[in-house]
Amino acid sequence: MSAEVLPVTTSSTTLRELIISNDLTFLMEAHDGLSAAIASRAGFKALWASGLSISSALGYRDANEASWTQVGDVVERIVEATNVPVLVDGDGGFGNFNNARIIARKLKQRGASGICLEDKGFPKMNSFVGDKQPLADIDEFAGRLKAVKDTTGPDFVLVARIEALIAGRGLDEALVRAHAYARAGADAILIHSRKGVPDEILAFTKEWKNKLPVMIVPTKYYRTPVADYRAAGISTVIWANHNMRAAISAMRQVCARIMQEESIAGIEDEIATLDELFELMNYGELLAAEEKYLPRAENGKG
Ligand code: SPV
Ligand code: MG
Repeated sequence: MSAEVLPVTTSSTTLRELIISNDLTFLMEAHDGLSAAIASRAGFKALWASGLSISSALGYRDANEASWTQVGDVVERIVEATNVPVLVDGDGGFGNFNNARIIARKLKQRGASGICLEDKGFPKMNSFVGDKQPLADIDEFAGRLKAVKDTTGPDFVLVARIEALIAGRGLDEALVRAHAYARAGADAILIHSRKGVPDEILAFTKEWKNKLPVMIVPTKYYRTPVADYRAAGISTVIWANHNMRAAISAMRQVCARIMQEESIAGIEDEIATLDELFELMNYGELLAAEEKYLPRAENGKG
């Protein structure tokens, strides 16, 4: 593993500007302050606070087992660990319009730049698990979107996520839903698919004609080159769970090695150094602050 420490990425570009810009935008998954710091230093201009990854890091399943306040606490750590905008995966909003607007308001207060709501009920199930993916009624979900928009105002980005293709309901239903959610005040549409090729996503973008910017999550159709998304006029690609999955591989490997070797000597050169960690978490700032604020006797210089 590389010991290189990357510079901090700061961004004054808002999430809205990124989503409406003509450039393809990439959102990298973060599930805690550390993964957020790493992603923003790698150069990502915005982050995806993934429900799947946050749940997994907390030891929960992505089925609304983690409470909305637990997710909010993690989001606060993600926001504070970075200088780039954060789009939060708000699942279905944890209930009806009222739950959704309360959560959106709290996320905004905690520094998030937007929320993505999916048209499923509570509790939801991860889109790739099982074959039962009941969809929310269109009007009821539109009410959730309207309530969020009315509560959070124009700056906070509201993404409406359509699960019609995940539920096997087809392109026509996906388009009907997209139009309804646009009328309800969504700023962008996230169209999700569980297929290994992007055919149904590209069929959607062809018909939708960018009435609102389109976001995608190519977790299953990962082989598709991003040039295809640029050609289709897609606004934003979300790499939705790859920090969390990378952490699983790395931790598994290191646990197996230490178990087997009964020693940490063999893996020392393969894992991040403590200095790297201290730099990522900006311990230098704390040492400088001690110089400035602690009485001399207490900072060891008395
Ligand atoms: C997430 O990252 O939590 C998502 C994407 O919502 S997915 O896992 O594909 O549903
Ligand atoms: Mg999710």
